[in-house]
Amino acid sequence: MLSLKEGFDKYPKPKGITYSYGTAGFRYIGDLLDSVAFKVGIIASLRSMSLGGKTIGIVITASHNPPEQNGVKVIDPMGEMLPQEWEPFANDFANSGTFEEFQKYIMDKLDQVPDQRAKPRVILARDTRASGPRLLKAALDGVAVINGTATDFGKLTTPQLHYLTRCFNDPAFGRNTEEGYYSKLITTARKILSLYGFKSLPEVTVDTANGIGGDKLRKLDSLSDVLSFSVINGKTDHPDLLNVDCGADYVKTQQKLPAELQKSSPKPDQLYSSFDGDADRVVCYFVDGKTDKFRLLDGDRIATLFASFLGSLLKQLDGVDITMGIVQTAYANGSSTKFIREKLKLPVYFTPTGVKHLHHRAQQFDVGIYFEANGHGTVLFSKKYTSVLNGFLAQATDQKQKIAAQTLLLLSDLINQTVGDSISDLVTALVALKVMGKSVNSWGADYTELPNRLYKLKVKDRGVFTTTDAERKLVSPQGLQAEIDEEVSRHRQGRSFVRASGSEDAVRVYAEAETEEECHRLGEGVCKLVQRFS
Ligand code: 16G
Ligand code: ZN
Repeated sequence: MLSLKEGFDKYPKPKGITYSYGTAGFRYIGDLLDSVAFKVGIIASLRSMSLGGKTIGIVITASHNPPEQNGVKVIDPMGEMLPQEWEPFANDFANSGTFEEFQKYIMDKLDQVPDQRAKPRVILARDTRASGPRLLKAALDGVAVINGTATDFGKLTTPQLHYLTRCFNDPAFGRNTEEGYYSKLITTARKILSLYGFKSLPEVTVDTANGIGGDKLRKLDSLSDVLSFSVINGKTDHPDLLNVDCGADYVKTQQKLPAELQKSSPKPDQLYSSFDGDADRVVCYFVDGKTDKFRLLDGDRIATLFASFLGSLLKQLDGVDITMGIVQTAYANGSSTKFIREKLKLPVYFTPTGVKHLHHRAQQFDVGIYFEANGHGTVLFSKKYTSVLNGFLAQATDQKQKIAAQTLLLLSDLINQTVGDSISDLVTALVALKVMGKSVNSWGADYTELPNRLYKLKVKDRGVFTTTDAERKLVSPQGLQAEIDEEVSRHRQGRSFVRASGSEDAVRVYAEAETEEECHRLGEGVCKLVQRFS
């Protein structure tokens, strides 16, 4: 067994790098993350001890980023993100360069542990990246120096590890095995479909970004009689191809089909889907048979589909008191917000970018639907939701209302409430379309997106760009927001905002307007204003 000192010496911190625990954990070039992975093993163990030995997860992935990158993220007992109060400690600890400093951080945390006998428990998984096995070993060593128990679950999608972490701490959530994950999904999908006399869902072709999602989807397909998938870009054993010209991020940012599908003429009016490298983001799309045009169904569309589906089921139940809210970020297309407010008559709320913000806001409703336009999102259901619906069901006599209430209850099992999950989100979208008898074309016709553009600008110091109002307004540099407002007012349905990126050293400019041309002019105009700071 390694001592603290031996562990510290085995994983020296590279000089000149400052690591930072962002919304997605620590991210860096995989070859420079060994010391971080080792220390995250320790952080997770200390977190586990501070909670009396609850199981904590560690996932090793860099999501949609290029193959040479990697990342390490901690998952809290209920499948949630590491709480914000732990981030400063995680940062200081990851950047500690001397053994004395390193040891002091550990001792200080240990002093705060309420039960010193609590034994740390950690479960781990990784995506397909080449640096994964090495970083896993480092994280295992980190758990070992704190005398913890670690269980390696091999390669999993990020949401699968969130699911498992939750199951270890809350057995009612599901069985704590990978098979348990599939079986919960399959059983629930089958139950919902059978309420409407359906046996199965149509087969869907999914681009899994040559990531871990490919393997898992093939496994799900082989285990299930109700779900059927055909995988493209599924070269899970070629980590060098991960996210290259494919995947949810490529499709969303390039607004086009993954390269492989561009070559092999996709079937018109048929639903396709893309996951990102760790399968926590999903987008759908189709090629319109009439116009031959690519039509993207992004995170905003999935949110509106879920809101119409859940909303229409809830509307059938007279007198149930259940609150529902949709949470978006400034990147949500204005037409989607308008559709939810005016057509679905549901409230929309905004938070800053980053899953933890949306998740937190969505927890304030009985049904909280949150999605980022990039495809990350899920639905959260309150305890009250389950008890109210069970109460309703116990008294209901009307067959249609019974089915609606049963469907609503089952949906809270179908959707992975711990985190956005490509697999469960996609299955939920397929169920919604099937039950509502809605075609992809009709989904695409719910609203027409306003033309929009996203720019990335290098500036001297992105730190001077501070925002308020869920990142929709700049507080500083002083006077800049007034100039942006002036530019926006000159374009029909214009909207634009500027924010510092949280994941790159850059500033992002978003512009949207009634026509392509106006959107272009607005975007260029705002970029010019920002470029004075470069
Ligand atoms: C992170 C966030 C993602 C967000 C993106 C924005 C999580 C797990 N991931 O990847 O939700 O959309 O950052 O990046 O929260 P940006 O700040 O560089 O625009
Ligand atoms: Zn991801």
